[in-house]
Amino acid sequence: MQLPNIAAFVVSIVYYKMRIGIVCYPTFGGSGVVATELGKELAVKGHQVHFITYSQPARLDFFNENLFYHEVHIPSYPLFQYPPYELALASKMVDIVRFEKLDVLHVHYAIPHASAAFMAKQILRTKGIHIPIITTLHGTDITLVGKDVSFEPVVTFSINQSDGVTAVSDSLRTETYEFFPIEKEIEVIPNFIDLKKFKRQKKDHFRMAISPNDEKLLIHTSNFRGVKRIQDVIKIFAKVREKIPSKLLLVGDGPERPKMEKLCRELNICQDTRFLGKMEAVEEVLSVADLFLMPSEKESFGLAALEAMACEVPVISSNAGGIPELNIDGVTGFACPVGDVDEMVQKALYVLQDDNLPRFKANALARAHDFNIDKIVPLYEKFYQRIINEQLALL
Ligand code: GMT
Repeated sequence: MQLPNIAAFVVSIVYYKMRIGIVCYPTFGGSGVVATELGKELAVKGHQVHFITYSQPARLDFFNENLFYHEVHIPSYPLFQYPPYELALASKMVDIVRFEKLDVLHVHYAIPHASAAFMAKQILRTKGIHIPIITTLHGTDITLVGKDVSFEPVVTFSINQSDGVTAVSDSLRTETYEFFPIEKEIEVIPNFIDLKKFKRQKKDHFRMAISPNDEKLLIHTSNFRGVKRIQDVIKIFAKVREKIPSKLLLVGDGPERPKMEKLCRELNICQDTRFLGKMEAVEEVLSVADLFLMPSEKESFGLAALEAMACEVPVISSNAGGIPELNIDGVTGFACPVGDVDEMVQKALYVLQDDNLPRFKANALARAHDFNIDKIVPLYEKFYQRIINEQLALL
């Protein structure tokens, strides 16, 4: 932000197109997906968006004249047992803010993006540039990794030093205040979905191939980490299958997969279970599903469940974290205590009854509309504008 005072005043009263830097993990994880979809939509709306990441974000797959991608290069050196990603990122932020004349930097996932942004901000200040920093908390940066004593002081400090902080659910906001001495106001801006992309498509051939005898189709998508409790997905499915002919689709990959494949063999359900691995167009496979399973130990929001709901798939989930803010118990599915497999089985059997399923599917879609991209992205634009104006007023 390098405006003379009079220009700053004009900008503060007139809505204008912003130059926005977005920092995120470029992987398939929820925070990277949200950040990338946000940047794409902001670019469509005419803002200039600069992604600063260590590789091309997985969903940054389309061309728009307002979208830019800057790769963070981390030089290797024999001395570095751990490559100094945070320093390379901070240096890149300094470079891009200066030369692209950014108005705001929005970092997704506190570790280490908020502290790298703090460092960049201090360096830029020595050059007379004042860049507002916005940090969005996504979940594990607070509920798992951030709480670790190895990170906590830096996480607390860098959140407090951010000019604006958002969290993706009320639950995450509450948990952040409970576990960290945060003085900043945290604004809740929930995750969102593009209903033009995520919608139920006609995929009869695929459905026929997977469930030739019209078996019910249960589905789970995740990064296959321990926190997702995929063992519960498999146990729920095994019990549902005893009562209703059904199949299970598992989308994604990660550290838990070998153990989960072993569990399927032990339960003798391999013939009805498919591990599909990572998929680009997850909405295609969601389009044939009847029920989504998300029994997570922790989940700040549950973006994967929202993607399912947008494709008219009801959800049986745990009631961890922010999930109940999305999956309304008894309406869009059910949210049960973490680890209560029997309860989840009972609820799954209820939802899958032919008399009930159409109602739950319609409710799931209706709920997804509350999180449509065109409702949520304007909240970010408003928030950016407010933080930019507040910072301008301090100059
Ligand atoms: O769920 C994960 O393990 C990935 C993680 C991430 O940081 O990418 O997801 C978190 O952020 C998503 C987007 O805001 C949320 O929808 C997920 O609920 C959240 N995961 C957890 O809190 C475990």
